[in-house]
Amino acid sequence: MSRLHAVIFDVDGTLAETERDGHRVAFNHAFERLGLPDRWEEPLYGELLWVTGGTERLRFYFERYRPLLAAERDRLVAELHRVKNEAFRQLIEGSGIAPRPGILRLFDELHRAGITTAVATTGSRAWVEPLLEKLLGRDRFSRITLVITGEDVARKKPDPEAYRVTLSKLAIRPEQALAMEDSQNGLEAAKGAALSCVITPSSYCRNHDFSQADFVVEELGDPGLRSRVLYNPHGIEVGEVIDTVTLHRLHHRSTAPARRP
Ligand code: XBP
Ligand code: MG
Repeated sequence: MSRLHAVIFDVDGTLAETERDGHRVAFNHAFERLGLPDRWEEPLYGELLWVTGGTERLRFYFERYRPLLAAERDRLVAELHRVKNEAFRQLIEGSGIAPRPGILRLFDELHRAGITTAVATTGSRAWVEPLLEKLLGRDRFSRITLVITGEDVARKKPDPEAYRVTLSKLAIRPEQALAMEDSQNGLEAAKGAALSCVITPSSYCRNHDFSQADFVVEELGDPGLRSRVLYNPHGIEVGEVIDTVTLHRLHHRSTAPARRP
């Protein structure tokens, strides 16, 4: 039985609710800055979120809703995404994007327990690192061992490459780690890398298919803020909050060899 060496965190939707009032607002700012009439309202953005990666999402949008000549589209996508990421960086600085309940507590607990923390996201490094520092604070951010972003992979989630690259760079096997995700794409990527996966559904992803998850809970919770367990296929015992004890129990159960019939 392998020990739990590392917990690998997704960013958008997992560490914080960054999509509806963050990235979506930044994309609309970019459309406006470039004098374009397009705006991504909340329902449409929820559909577009199935395409991971900002440039891929823009390209899908134009192909589906506003066909352009390929050269013009690609030039526009690149410029829009540059402006969007700059707008998102500024939004991070000024906004009230806060970590989801239990994130700061769990990072501190993992550090005290000597468990490595890493990040695997399809987002752009240009904003990922400022966001991590803003959300977690300088000390917790400095304790993250590895940050894998969209630039470090050829194929974004739901492809498992981001998790495979993370495991490889940490020099650990999948059974020595857990993934923390918020979406079906993220779950598929984690399971594709043979990782056990905890889901805290983000607001856009509550109706996603999490049947392959090892544990689904509304929030990680904090003292006095008990979280509702939504799916517990390994039947682990759960306290008031999701803590390192819970993660150790889940890791033990989810990596145990299948019981012989
Ligand atoms: C979420 C994404 C990202 C963001 C936008 O990534 O799919 O594309 O929506 O960021 P994750 P970029 O859940 O893996 O953190 O525009 O930088 O891609
Ligand atoms: Mg996510």
